[in-house]
Amino acid sequence: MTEKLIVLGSNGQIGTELVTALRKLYGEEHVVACDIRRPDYDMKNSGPFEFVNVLEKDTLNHIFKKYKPTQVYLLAALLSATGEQNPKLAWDLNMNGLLNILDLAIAYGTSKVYWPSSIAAFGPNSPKNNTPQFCIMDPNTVYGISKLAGERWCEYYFHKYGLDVRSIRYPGLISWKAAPGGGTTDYAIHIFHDALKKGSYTSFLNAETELPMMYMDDAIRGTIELMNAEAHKINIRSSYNFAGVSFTPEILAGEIRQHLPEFKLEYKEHDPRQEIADSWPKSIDDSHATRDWGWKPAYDLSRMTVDMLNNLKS
Ligand code: AKB
Repeated sequence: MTEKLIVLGSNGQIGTELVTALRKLYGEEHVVACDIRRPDYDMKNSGPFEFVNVLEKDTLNHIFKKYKPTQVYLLAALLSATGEQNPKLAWDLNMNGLLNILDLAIAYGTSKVYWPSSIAAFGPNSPKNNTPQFCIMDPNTVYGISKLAGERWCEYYFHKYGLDVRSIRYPGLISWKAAPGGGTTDYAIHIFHDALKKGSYTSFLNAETELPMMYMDDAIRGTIELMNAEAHKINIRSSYNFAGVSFTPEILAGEIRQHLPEFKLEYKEHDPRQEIADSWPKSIDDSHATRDWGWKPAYDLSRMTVDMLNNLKS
């Protein structure tokens, strides 16, 4: 059967790179990019694009009817920091967007659905180091609450309706192609831009804030590997822990100084994102992903830093 893929939220930080990777794999015309915003020139000219708001059921219905997707990737969401500025909108978009897609996937016989969760689904009482797949989860941001609830819905649709829905708990994702979308981990992208442009950066997280992070190339590869794994290997239908590399702003600055020795890092006095970061894990145990579908990251801190600096320079 010919695959037809729909990516909702295609213009964001993940979507931009996922659409490119999926188009290489499945053919440009088989991957439909969808977003509420106009796409950039490259994405528009490399395959089909549709304006879609995941809260508009009629538009979604029309898109499912038109393309009859075999796979759907739902990336449209409000992240942790922007979610706190507009909690009701974050809940509506993150929750009802997901439920709309799960229902349509069943109605139109979509074979597989991908939906990302996040380390934000953990909370202040979750173990901080090597956070296990199964533990106390008491998120205290609306984004985290929507991710934890979304995980439960995904598992529910799998058991109740047999929907093949797969998910990963993304850590902070570091990339250079598209801007990050209002998260707590965004400092780890801004720091590279400012290091090259200004030679200095003021971090909104403090020096010792260790968080799980991952280079986008690993995240895209892992997402596609999960989606292409045989269904019987996917033992977790809520969302998989997924780890790359953990570091603090100070450690990242030290790595950047290997290439830009004059780089200066300063710290903001107070920022609301600090509290969010303090409620999240420092590092993640992703042994279930390794065991079930062979997950292994390829980028450590030094390889990621070299790649970020080289790409941003050019
Ligand atoms: C955020 O910071 O909100 C996101 C995430 C970890 O899910 N990058």
